[in-house]
Amino acid sequence: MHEFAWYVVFIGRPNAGKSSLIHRLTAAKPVIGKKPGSTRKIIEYPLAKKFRIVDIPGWGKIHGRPSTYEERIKDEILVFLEENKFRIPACVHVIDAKSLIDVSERLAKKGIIPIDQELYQFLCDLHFIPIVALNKIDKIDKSALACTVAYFKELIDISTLSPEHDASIITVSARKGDNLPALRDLIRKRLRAASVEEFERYIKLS
Ligand SMILES: Nc1nc2c(ncn2[C@@H]2O[C@H](COP(=O)(O)OP(=O)(O)OP(=O)(O)O)[C@@H](O)[C@H]2O)c(=O)[nH]1
Ligand SMILES: [Mg+2]
Repeated sequence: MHEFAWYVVFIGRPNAGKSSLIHRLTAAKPVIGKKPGSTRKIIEYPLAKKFRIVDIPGWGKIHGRPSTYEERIKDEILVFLEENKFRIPACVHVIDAKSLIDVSERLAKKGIIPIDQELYQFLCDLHFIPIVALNKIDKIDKSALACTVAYFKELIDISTLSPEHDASIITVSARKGDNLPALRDLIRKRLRAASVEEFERYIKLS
């Protein structure tokens, strides 16, 4: 039988930088790839006896892979989160800040809900207050970043949500290290809130 452990999970669209952030913030060293779809299954990395970091495959379409692949991965993620939500004090939703607006607009024009909006809503439905890491900010300038943050807040209808949702949105660069201490602190705060502060020290800049 699986021994009980607490999980911190990283979730988001393919290629958003989930595995890269895990690399930066923990002792786990998951596979990072240039192409979307590098992480192919849910992988739990033990950081301590009762504490694991979980790298989740990209949520959404991957060019060159059949839609059955996308559906199977989504089903796996849904089951995993539903079964384990009570042991997940922190859920980090990673977003590629460089492509958020373009990708979302493209889908919205086709009448499809943007993936990051759908995913955030799904996490809220499971009663998470997601920590949102808008990643890859080294690839965009300040004004584009401000637009992207505002765009995301509008996507999730932030004015209808509690202030903690707003306070849990952060802009980072896994590549350059920008704002990673702040992301580390947000995750640690969630561990404290769940009274598992003994694991805080495993979330650290490596
Ligand atoms: N410029 C830039 N590139 C980044 C950043 N974070 C990640 N990348 C790059 O983005 C690509 C995807 O990174 P991964 O960490 O594998 O992304 P992922 O979300 O785990 O991707 P999947 O497992 O395919 O869903 C790699 O080429 C990374 O080097 C960042 O902050 N800035
Ligand atoms: Mg990955």
